[in-house]
Amino acid sequence: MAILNSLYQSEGYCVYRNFFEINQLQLLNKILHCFHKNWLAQNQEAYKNGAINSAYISQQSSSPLSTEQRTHLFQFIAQQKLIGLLKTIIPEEACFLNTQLFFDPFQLNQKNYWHRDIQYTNIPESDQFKTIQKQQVLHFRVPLKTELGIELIPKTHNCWDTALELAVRKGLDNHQVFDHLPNSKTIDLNAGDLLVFSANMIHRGLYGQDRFTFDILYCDNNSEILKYATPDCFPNQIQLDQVDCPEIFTHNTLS
Ligand SMILES: O=C(O)CCC(=O)C(=O)O
Repeated sequence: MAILNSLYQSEGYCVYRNFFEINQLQLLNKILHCFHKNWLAQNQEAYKNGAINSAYISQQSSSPLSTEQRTHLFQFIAQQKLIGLLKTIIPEEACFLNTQLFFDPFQLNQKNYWHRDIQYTNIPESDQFKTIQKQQVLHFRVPLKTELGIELIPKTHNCWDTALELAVRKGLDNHQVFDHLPNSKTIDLNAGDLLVFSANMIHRGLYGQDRFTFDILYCDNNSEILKYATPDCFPNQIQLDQVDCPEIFTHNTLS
């Protein structure tokens, strides 16, 4: 645990090989495929227009999942093994934020894009560095099969872009958002591995191999982040009673 914390603090990410037994992922895999099949049927246009992920996997309304399946999702998200790690990074009042499911684009030659998650908020760019120093948003990536993984720039959770990184990330001055960036690290992943990385850092997904990967987002108890959480994606009291660490769903101030 201490190893995760110090590596994460200095590099912005940490990978745990064989964190899960494959049989611990079987039911999750089945549930996510059920969600994905329904998502594809409902979102053909978005998929054909380049979508590479869905979100709100645990939401109640219009869900293709049964109550038991949603309960299993909550049990997975709030299991002691994951939350123990999370608490080495956010010791106090770590919260659940959302889930995402990443897959390959419809057009296999679609290019990926460098980004920091914060660039998709309405926080002015001039305030974004100050903001990421004050707030933690973490991706816990759980691949369900072998994938090329994520490419990230270590340490950028703690420092702002170089001129080149900014130009590439924003596609300025004849740069493209998918151009090569120096000092990057590629983390390929297998089923059973866990990758923890900061949403604040510069990163991009690597498409291919028909990837199918589940990201759980956790954050600190900060209303500026938690305004993006959706109450419909949270467990009810009966479900809270069935998870290891219910507090990750209840620290926040959502009504
Ligand atoms: O895997 C991907 O395509 C991108 C992942 C990502 O950018 C993210 O999790 O924020």
